Amino acid sequence: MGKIMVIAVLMALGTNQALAQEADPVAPGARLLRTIDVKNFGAETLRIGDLDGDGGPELLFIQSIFGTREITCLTATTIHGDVLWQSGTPSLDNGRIYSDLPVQIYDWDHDGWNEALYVRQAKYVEPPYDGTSPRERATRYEGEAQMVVLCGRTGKEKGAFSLPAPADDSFLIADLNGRGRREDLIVKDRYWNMWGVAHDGGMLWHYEGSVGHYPAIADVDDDGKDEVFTGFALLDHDGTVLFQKDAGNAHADATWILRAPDRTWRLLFGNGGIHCVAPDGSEYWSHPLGEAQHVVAGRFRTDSPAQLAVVDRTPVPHHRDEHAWGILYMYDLDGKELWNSKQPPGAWAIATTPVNWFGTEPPSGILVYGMGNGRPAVIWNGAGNVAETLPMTFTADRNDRDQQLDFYGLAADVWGDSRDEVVLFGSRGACIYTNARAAEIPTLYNENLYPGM
Ligand SMILES: [Ca+2]
Ligand SMILES: [Ca+2]
Ligand SMILES: [Ca+2]
Ligand SMILES: [Ca+2]
Repeated sequence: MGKIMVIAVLMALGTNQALAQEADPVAPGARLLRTIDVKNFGAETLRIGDLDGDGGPELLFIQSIFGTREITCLTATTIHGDVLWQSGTPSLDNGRIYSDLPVQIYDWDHDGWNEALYVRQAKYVEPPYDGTSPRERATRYEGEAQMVVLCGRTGKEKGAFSLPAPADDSFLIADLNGRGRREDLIVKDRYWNMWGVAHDGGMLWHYEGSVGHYPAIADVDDDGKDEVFTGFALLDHDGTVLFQKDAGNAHADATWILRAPDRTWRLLFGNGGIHCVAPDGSEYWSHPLGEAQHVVAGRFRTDSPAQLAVVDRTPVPHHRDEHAWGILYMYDLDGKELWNSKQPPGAWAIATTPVNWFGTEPPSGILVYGMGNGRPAVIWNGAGNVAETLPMTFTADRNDRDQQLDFYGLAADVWGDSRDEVVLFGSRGACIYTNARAAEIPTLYNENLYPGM
């Protein structure tokens, strides 16, 4: 008994020493947790979720053929980069991707274990493909698209079911039938069609219109079923058009739904400008911008209930080269501009993601990546300052050219401290940053020790 206690004390001392050494007060707050060797499976598309069933997240790298968006390989790794499984054939040629891809991690069959779902394309028959340029739809398909369900633990196929042939763009998991769980599907093609699909694969509805890149869903009429907001239109859960505006040839680049503190729903979308509308389609406010490419809502400041981070990608129309720049805006819920920041030359394709970086409570930060020319991702705070600079890191075998390639960013708590890490990923590398500062907790006053004697 005494010996065990001595060992325990020694172990505790050792742990404290290690902690003391690590807690360097002048060390930067952002700590590189891991540089992942993506070998030949690196990709500009990544999903994060628990695949092996232990509760902690894994990474899923998704490769595809650039022009056709056909998914060629899924690679599941731990957050340390150890490969759990691979489905398909990895290739250094298939990591570059221009669009989102139809892949999600979700407990599709509700057995307590996540699956990886992806769409296998129907055969594009006409027109003939030139082999290089983006191929976004066919005038004639053969067969149907397939939703493939892979076991999260092994990557083995558990099942598949048919989708409409063109429905091979990104998809969402929604509750369209009101069963209290999101287990139906919203599938779409690139810009023209969208379908509601029941969990059993049955077709619920088809919508033809400007569907945008990725709709937002929420139960905005409180009937337990999700509505679908494409930017130019809001659809009821059964596909009924609740409002629709003339899109012309345009599509919404960005959509977001949030509920304001007064319980009213705010539907945000970006196209030429940034628009905030109500579920009946009436406009709360809007601002004309060059190309509002991103809108994300969050509590980035504590002096108002919610704010919006908006990217104007091309304030000078069609200017997209190394001299072009975007502008990052911060608005409040009433559309009042709180600040804006013109980005450096070359930083026009920037993108934003909310990141719960600073603590377990608001304010959260805004992750911005896509700065161009190999520049680091950054985290902005709600006051309009860059709070963190996060360079993409690579394994030593990647050459200078590799290190200039595009990379993207996601935020997720993969390190279990209730704050988000930042995962940067591209075709030649991936890395994870965490906030190494102590997370603030309230004072634990009136503490008491009662060992039981
Ligand atoms: Ca896991
Ligand atoms: Ca499952
Ligand atoms: Ca509803
Ligand atoms: Ca964390």
